[in-house]
Amino acid sequence: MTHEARGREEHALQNRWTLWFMKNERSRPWHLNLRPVINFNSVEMFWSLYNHIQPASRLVAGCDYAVFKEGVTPMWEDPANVAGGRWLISLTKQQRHLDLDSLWLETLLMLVGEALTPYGEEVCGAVVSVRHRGDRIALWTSNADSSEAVITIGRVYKRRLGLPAGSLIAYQAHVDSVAKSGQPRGD
Ligand code: MGP
Repeated sequence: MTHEARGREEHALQNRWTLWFMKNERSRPWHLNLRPVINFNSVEMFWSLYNHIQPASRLVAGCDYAVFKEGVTPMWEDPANVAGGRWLISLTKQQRHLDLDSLWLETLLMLVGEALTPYGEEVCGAVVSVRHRGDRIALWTSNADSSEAVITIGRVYKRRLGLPAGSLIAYQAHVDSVAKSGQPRGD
């Protein structure tokens, strides 16, 4: 479903975005767990969507939300992601109640508010993963080898979040995640 910015009363975002929902069912191929929920392109649509859905901290463990630029699927194999990686924040179990929702909201505001200029083109989207052993938030970028962009994005991201004690942040190239998952490379 797509909602368009409705004329002058809405404030258009620089990009069009898609909210995805994922429920990890190990019994089927991973990509079948991905569901696009809605596209949005205005500040007003963003807030009505955000206020309408469950906060991440209320999701069942094993579920993810992802917000990606429209046209980019939140998977390693998408052409926009294939050479990319992610800034990954790993939270402690206690942080689900203390920090998860505020860190995810701040991540989304940074994303849709295009706070990563001049490297906004490198940003693909973000994912929040709710897991029993500790939740994660990841900001996906399109080129893991573009070190200046990766480092600047990470620096702005960390400063903006004001990461609470106990959180870990690191950059991981998707090729390494593919290797870790034991899946064959697509090339
Ligand atoms: P996950 O959901 O990122 O981590 O990936 P989780 O559930 O914490 O488990 P762990 O493996 O990190 O311990 C879970 C699994 O989903 C991966 O191991 C892959 O098998 C698969 N998977 C995840 N992603 C993001 C992708 C993807 O982009 N492409 C494909 N093909 N599989 C993926």
